Amino acid sequence: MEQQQDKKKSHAWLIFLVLVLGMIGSLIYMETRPNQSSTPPISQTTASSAQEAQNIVISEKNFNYYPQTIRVKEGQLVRISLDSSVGGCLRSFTIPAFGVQKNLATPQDVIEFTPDKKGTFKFACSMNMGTGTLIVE
Ligand SMILES: [Cu+2]
Repeated sequence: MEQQQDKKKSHAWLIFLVLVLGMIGSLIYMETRPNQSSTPPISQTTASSAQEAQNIVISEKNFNYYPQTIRVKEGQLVRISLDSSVGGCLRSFTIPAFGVQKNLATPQDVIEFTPDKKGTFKFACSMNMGTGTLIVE
């Protein structure tokens, strides 16, 4: 009887040990695993509740900007980027009416400005070869 109880006791200890080792093991696994939740996907928009940015991605079609017309809202931050289809001097982007001029070397580069007047304006490459229309409403 006593021997059987001892056997039971040691069995319980073994199960306990396995459980503890398993917990430690999974803790180490979770610690060393790259934390995926801390790195948001690149496509995610970073819009704050205070002021939502108007994100615009422009492509190139027929050696010119596409879309040809961009519509934005007055007084709200505009963020423009050029995707990988845009090449050459078209990557040098200007909106003269808003004093915007920047070479967007990569698709990750952005131009940010807040339109402070309504109307129809021109955007163009710095050499004025590619052009388009910016409508501020
Ligand atoms: Cu050009």
